[in-house]
Amino acid sequence: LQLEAELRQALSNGELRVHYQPQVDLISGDIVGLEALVRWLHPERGQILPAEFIPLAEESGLVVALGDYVLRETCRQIKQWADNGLASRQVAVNVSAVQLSRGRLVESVREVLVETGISPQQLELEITESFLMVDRDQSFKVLEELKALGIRLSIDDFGTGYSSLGYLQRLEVDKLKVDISFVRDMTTNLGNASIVKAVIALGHSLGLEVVAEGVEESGQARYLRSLRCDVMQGFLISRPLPAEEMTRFLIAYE
Ligand code: G
Ligand code: G
Ligand code: NA
Ligand code: MN
Repeated sequence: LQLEAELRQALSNGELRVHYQPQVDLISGDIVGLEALVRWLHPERGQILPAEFIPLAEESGLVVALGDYVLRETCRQIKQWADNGLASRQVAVNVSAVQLSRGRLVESVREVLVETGISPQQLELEITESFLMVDRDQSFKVLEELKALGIRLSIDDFGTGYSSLGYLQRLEVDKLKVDISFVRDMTTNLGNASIVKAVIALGHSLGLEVVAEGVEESGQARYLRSLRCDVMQGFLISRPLPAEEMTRFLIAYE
């Protein structure tokens, strides 16, 4: 309960920061996208990672305000990168199932697109299959409305949920993100390699782009390239960085 009160304060005190991690096309090597990841810069405890406070934010409903903050901050940053003449890239924002079931996400997205003037195609939302567990009909409706606005949709941590695959047809999904747990030891674990191959085949047969998460070694990148995976994300390219550092990284990379 104390952490919850502190998190509520952190939101209004500006202690939440958005970091960005690049996503690289496995063929061209270009940075084609970024993922926005929230961090809590606690005045005493230092940086707290989302795994520690997102579950709490979800239970308390604070994730709606937190998610709104991350969305706005990210869209402002997209606008700033465009104003600074950087190449236009998609930036993905993580969205909690709670935001889909009881937030006002569609209104927020519509507002922030108007406010910043960025193209809806530059904004991607990452959802996990857990949305199917929380008020499925309402979530589908919200996701359909978001797609109608022109934004992109990706399924995060794909393969770790317990859902049937039918929703991939019903929803206009653009990307699948292969979970880090399958990528981590795919070059030595045959079972994980099979899962990664299957996700790539499934994604491609549905016309979706496939992104591998948690790529830390060049051997993994080579292997993913041999499997025709489209995009990689991970420490091999860069850790998630604050906006200013990411700006320098993007300029140096170009
Ligand atoms: O950055 P890190 O690897 O610690 O992120 C851990 C988890 O926190 C990931 O599952 C990620 O999806 C989630 N996460 C990061 N930022 C956000 C955010 O802004 N909103 C939500 N809902 N989840 C986030
Ligand atoms: O669940 P989600 O995919 O949104 O979370 C991504 C998380 O993975 C972030 O917390 C990010 O910091 C972390 N991450 C990103 N790249 C790597 C990596 O190469 N290795 C590891 N171990 N974690 C990573
Ligand atoms: Na994510
Ligand atoms: Mn993930």
